[in-house]
This record gives sequence, C-alpha cells and structure tokens, in this order.
Amino acid sequence: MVILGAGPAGLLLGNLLHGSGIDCVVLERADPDHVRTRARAGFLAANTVRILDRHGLADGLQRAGRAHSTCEFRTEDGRFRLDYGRLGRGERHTVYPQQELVTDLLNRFLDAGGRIRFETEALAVHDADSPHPTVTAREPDGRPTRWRARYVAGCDGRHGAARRSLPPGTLRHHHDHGATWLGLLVQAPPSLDAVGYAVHRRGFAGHMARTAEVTRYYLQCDRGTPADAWPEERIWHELDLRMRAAEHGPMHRGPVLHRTVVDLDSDVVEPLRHGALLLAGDAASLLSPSAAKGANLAVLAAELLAEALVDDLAHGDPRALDQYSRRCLAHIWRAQEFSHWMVRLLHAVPGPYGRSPFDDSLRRTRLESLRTSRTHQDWFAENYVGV
Ligand code: RFL
Repeated sequence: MVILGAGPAGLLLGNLLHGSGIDCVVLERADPDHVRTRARAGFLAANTVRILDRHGLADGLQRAGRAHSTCEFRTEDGRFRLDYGRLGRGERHTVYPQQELVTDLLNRFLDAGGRIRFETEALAVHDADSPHPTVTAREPDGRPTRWRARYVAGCDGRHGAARRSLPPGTLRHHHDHGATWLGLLVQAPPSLDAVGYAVHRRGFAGHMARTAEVTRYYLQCDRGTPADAWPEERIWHELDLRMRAAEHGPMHRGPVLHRTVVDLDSDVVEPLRHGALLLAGDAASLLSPSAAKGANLAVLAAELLAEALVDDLAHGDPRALDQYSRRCLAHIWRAQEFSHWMVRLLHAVPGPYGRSPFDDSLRRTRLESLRTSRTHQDWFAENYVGV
C-alpha cells in the first residue's frame, strides 16, 4: 500500500493500516519540520475526537485540547451568541491546532515502526485500472523512483499527484464562492471566549481561538490581494471596525505570526475510487474554511478507507471498498452544503452588478432567523459541529 501525503488523512490512514498489519509506506513531499509546524485548522468535531479516541490516538488532544461550544455573531443589528453545545445534538468542538494533531499522528506512526519517506514527491500514479498500480516519485536527491503497491491512497491534497493522475472524464465539481480571506495567526490571547463572526459592510471578519497565546483572525479582502499587502495598523483598524470593538470591547493585539490568503472555493471529485487509486481528505474534496470542516472530513474519510482496505486486504472482502466512494461522498456533500450556507450567511459577495441590496436583505433575514428560531438554531448546531 502506498499513501501519498502526510497530512491528517494520510497519517491517520497510515496508523490504522500499520496497526492492522498492512504493509504501507507514506511518501511526503515536505520535510518533517514543515509537516509538524504547518498551522491550519484548529476546531475538531466531536466525531473526529471519537474516531481518534477509538484508535488510541487522542492522548494529546485530551491533554491539551480545550472544549469549545459558543459562537457569537456581530452584525449591524447588534450581537447574539449561540451556545451550540446546548443545541442540536449537544456536541462541542475541541480546539487543538492541526499541527499538534499531525505531530501526534506522525510520532505514533514512527514509534510503531511505520515507514515514511520525507522530501519525496510523488509525480504520478500509473496503471490505477490494474491490480498493479505504480507511483513515480522524486527522491530527496532528485533521483526518480517507482513504487509498486496493490492500492494507492491519494491523501496529498488539492494539488497533489493523485488528482493529476485521475482518468480523463472524472467529474470535478467546482464552485467559486467569490470571496477571499486574509488569514492571520496572531501572537495574542483570544479576544472573546467564543468563535466570532462579524458581518460588516466593509467585509467579513472572523475570530477563532487556537491556544491561550495564539489567535486566528480572518479578514475578507479583495480577490488578488497579496498576503503581505496590508500593514499591521490596517489589519487592526479593520478588525476593530468590523468586529465593532468600540461597542463590544477591544481586540487583543499582538504580532502577526503568519499570513495566508484563501480564495473561498469548493470542489468535489466524483467518484473517489478509480480502480486501485482511492482519494481522501482535501484530495477528494476541498471546502471553503467558512465552517471548519476540512480536517474533520479528512479524519472521517481516513477511518472509512482504512476499514475498507483492511476488509479487502486482510479478509478478502471487497464490499466496503466498493462502497467507500458513495459513503464518503454523502458526508462530503453534507459538509459542502453547510459550508456554502455559511458563506452566504457571512458575506456580501459582489455580483456582476456590484453589491445586491436584495442579497443583503436575505442575509440579514437569515441572521435574524438564526437569532430567534430555536428550530433554526438546532439545525445550525447539528451541522456546525457534525461531519
Ligand atoms: P493536507 O493537510 O494538505 O496534507 C497533504 C500532504 O500531502 C503532501 N503532498 C505531497 N506529498 C507527496 N507528493 C506530492 N506530490 C504531494 N503533494 C502534496 C503535502 O506536503 C501535505 O503534507 O491534506 P489532508 O490530509 O487531506 O488534510 C486536510 C486539511 O489539512 C484541511 O482540510 C484543513 O486544514 C482545512 N482547514 C480547516 N479545517 C478544519 O476542519 N477546521 C479548521 O478550522 C480549518 N481551518 C483550514 C483552516 C485550511 C486553511 N488553509 C490553509 C486553506 C484554515 C486555513 C487557513
């Protein structure tokens, strides 16, 4: 078994397969330091925690993760909070930075004797329609190599080799939400004890705790804005205005540690299996970060895929593998639907004729319904934490 990519999907899959006695190797383009320090997600769904716990991989997040169950919306009509831990299914998030989770999974894999080749870039998957697929790769010294396997798991993200190797005619749904976020990691404690979503005519602003000392902020910006375009004074000015700091309290300032620009788009590959090539995580589907689902879906897919591969390879039962794509896509589309709804709740995305007062009024009405309707709040909570 060859696994492409050592993100949450590839490393969980590697741990589960190795733990079941399936011979596997992980090929990872980056070096170990980069893999262990890449800051991205932070909100783990209850189901993600259950999956990791079920396989004895939740020690770190149980030790250092923090339960989280409140979000706050700030709009032109005031602010309101939803204690989503008491709504819907009563589930919470666990805040645990993705790089910590990846480090835990990597350490566990290596301690158990798992094989991983860092700085080895997969170039293409060949003969996926045969029982003897191969992966061509480039070794750290630039030498080409070829890996043989019974199956190849494409967990190498959106721009990886798995996606490039899909047969012509594969369906790829793509949706550009039209909005762009400047993502910031700031060396400062969280400014509020909730996820903050600010809907403002200057654009969206978001606040998400990461640790007691580090906070993630998002600011909607124009498409094409370079990550370093805004000086720090402008960032704090925009955050203060959009989060309405004058009314609701100041933002805790600190140095900006990291910046990234994210165009909000979504895509889904269908199906997720092409003979011996199976896709999971961002390679299968990319979500806008509006609802914090990507890492959670990656974990869910890795468990589904691991169970199906063990059935096939260890017990000769191919049924779960045959159903993998259909089962995984059901979760993916549900997450896509909710993320899409969140994007429309939080943004005034200019259409071809500029800002639309009609869309603005719909958005305001949607927020008002969320503020006042218990039924709507239950639906929100179930989807917000669920994957
Ligand atoms: P990853 O984590 O991208 O890992 C893929 C790995 O594959 C390697 N790779 C290759 N290796 C070999 N050969 C090649 N040709 C290769 N090409 C790539 C890469 O180096 C990498 O190590 O994918 P995976 O495992 O599918 O996990 C997906 C998640 O990382 C992603 O969905 C989330 O980070 C998305 N996301 C969030 N998800 C959440 O659930 N909650 C959040 O709060 C959240 N916040 C975010 C996010 C993503 C963000 N960005 C950067 C788009 C915040 C941001 C800013």
